Amino acid sequence: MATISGTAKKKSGGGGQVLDGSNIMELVGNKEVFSNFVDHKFQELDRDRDGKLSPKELEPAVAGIGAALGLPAQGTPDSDHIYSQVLSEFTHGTQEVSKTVFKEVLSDILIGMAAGLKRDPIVILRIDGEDLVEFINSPRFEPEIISIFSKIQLANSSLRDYITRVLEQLTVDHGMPPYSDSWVLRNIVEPALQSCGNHDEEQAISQDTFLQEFKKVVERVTQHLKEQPVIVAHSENSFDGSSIERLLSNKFELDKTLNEALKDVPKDRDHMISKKHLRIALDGLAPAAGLPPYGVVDQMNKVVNEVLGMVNADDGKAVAEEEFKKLLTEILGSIMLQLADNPISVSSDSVVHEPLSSPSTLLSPSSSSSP
Ligand SMILES: [Ca+2]
Repeated sequence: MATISGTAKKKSGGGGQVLDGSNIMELVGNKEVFSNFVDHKFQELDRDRDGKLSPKELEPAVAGIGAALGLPAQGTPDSDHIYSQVLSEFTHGTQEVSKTVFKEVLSDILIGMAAGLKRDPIVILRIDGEDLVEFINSPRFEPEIISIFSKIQLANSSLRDYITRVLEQLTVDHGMPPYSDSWVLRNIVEPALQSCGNHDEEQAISQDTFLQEFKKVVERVTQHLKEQPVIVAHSENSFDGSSIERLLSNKFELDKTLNEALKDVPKDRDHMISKKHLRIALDGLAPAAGLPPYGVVDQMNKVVNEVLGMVNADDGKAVAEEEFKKLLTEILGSIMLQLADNPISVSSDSVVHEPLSSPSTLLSPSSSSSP
């Protein structure tokens, strides 16, 4: 069972609003409210007002679902097949989607999303500099910073370079918003770095000098955070294979899931399926097997690629449907064993520039990670 991490719990300034999917379930579970939501959404999407949604008209909804699933924007090879899969959930190969189908599929997707959030809740943190102040005044500050500093090997670098490199490694644990976010970089980090870096580059930088200057920069970061607090969505997912184990041990559920996953896989006239579709079919199984969509988690991609390699998924051979299902089951089993030996945990922190709390915003296309 996933619990909210210690990191998130101890945040003093955050308050840590938790997104555990319960509000999504509330929406889907309330017939009247959900019908209204669907009506509204459908009307918004049905641009030519013919009472049906074309694949083109569905695009914004698909983009919104992708963003809510944490996928990179469309246009990257790793995520595009997931987008087309979401789209085909709606269309099933047709050119128009009725409101009834739209409602059904949307409800399925939202319930899946809620289940994911229940397993791995997202905690919304408000980073306002308080935790960072606490960190720089704590006994752990010096040893931690020195340890990071001493591992950095830079040739001909300025004090500013060193400070940047150490700053990069501070996390929400220390009260630092994600450094890689362009908004954070522009509005918090760069202004704080501005007044440093005028030191003689020829001179070796001593630990004491470094610590002193670093602390000054971080103090300025805390000032900027106080003026412009950053809202961060923090989640920790761990994949240890237990969800796969649950699925594999329930024959009824497994058969149902396999059939479902095979529905959209192209078959030839003799009902043979090319093994190159294993990856797509596996993605169809991912939610039921508690796996992230392919392409989202690097370490997981590695495991999946390795396992697909073991069954020669790329040899282009076509196999009968039953054999294909058997292969998928084997693949799940191998992934499960690998994860049981080496569980993968991923924590992710993304800056929220819009309120995330209502399910209706989950489905509006808001792919921007910077305003
Ligand atoms: Ca239409």
